Amino acid sequence: MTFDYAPAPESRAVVDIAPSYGLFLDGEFVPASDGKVFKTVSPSTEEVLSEVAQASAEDVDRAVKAARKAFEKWSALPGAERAKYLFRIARIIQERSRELAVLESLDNGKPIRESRDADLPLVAAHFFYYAGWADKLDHAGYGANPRPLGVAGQVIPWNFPLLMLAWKIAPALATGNTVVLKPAETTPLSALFFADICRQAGLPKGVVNILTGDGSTGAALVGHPDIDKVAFTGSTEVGKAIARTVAGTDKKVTLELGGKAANIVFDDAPLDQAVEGIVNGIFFNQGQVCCAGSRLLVQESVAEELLDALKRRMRTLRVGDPLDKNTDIGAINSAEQLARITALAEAGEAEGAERWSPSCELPDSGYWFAPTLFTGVTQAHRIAREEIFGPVLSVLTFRTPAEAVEKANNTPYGLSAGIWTEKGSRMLWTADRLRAGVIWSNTFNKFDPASPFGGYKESGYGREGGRHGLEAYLNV
Ligand code: TAP
Repeated sequence: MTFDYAPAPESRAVVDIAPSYGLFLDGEFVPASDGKVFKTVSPSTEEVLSEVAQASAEDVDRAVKAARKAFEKWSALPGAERAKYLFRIARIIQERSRELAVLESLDNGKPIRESRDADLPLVAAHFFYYAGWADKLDHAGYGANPRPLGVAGQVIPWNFPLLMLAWKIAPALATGNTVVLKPAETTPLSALFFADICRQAGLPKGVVNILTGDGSTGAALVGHPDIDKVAFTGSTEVGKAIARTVAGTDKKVTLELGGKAANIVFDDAPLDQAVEGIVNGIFFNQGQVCCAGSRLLVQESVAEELLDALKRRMRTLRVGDPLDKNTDIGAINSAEQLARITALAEAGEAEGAERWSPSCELPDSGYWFAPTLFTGVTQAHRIAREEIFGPVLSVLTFRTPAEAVEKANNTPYGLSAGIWTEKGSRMLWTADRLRAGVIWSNTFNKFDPASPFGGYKESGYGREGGRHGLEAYLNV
């Protein structure tokens, strides 16, 4: 897919944004039961993009009832029929991906090059992939005639608004479940656009319901007695609260939580390639990625050479307007997230690590954070232990492969890791010992709908993507 985007402001006109949106409930856009609304702003300009309905507990109840009613017919459809709807949705996403990419960049702040070349193609691919499974569930290795669970309550974050929606909705629908999904408060627009795509695809009403709102809407949804499945992606803190809410119920749960990935560079690694992988690992989506390579572990003998090359590369990164196709680093998603990143970076300095950023001019309005590197980091520092979720890289060194593995595993998280080496044996030896759900070698942040994704330890449980992703939505 190639689109030639004009730089802002022309590309803003690619998509129509209504001044206000309702909840998508039982196939219709409706106001919240108590009439409450909230504003969604563009993080790069602080301009109000639209006013969106804030779903109440009563709206959650109505949506769950609609999804329950729709479940009867939807789950009884032959898989091949469900597949037709999913293929249709996937094709419409492709057709409308230019609008969606601009909308995503406006509401989230991510560079258009990323929403256009990464998010949107992956979103469509996810729907195509699970459409292909819908009529083959008997052959998925879960026994004959596996049954859907029922109504899924799904809560997603703001870092990949549409992609997280795809990861949740595509496998749920393919397996015959119906859905009530709550997007994050700061990024509701692409989910509402998706609701319109469901209508365009003729999806039966009630099969997908989108409830915009804040954490209270999410809490009402996961605590609703008549949902059968909870799927959550977000912070470990909220994930733990959700696990407590559903404990002792018969709800099935998958949690995709935080991460603090080690990106390990051995002395025999192709260093130029590693620099690109490090930059991609930590600056993709402004580092607001659960699997971001936020801890660089570099072998001592090549540390100086690698850091020199990395700084040279960082000087070329362009920070600014997300709608400019030359931008590498866009805006931070919200003032709250910017405050969190700022506080953790200040803690890094206060604890004695050395801070470096290339000189770059940041726009006057909006939420911005320059790409940042910390050296002299120890394992005790907060910036080595806590998820920053921003464009901040903490560099640690090691001498032996065993030390690299020990440091990499010294975290409560276990979502992803990277290994850079030319030796296949070293790659396999290291991968075998890392406690991480996803391990990339000589690359980073590669995603494929056929590949399962999920964590060890406090990064959550359950897998999304691939054949494994079906299991989360089936009685097997
Ligand atoms: P969370 O608070 O976990 O938000 C994720 C989703 O859960 C949002 O839709 C949120 O709603 C909703 N939510 C909040 N409280 C809830 C509750 N009690 N019950 C049910 N749902 C609830 O994450 P955040 O505030 O956006 O970000 C905080 C930190 O989480 C970040 O700094 C980052 O470290 C981490 N994070 C991780 C990930 C991934 S992919 N692992 C993604 C995002 C953030 P609202 O946001 O609309 O209020």
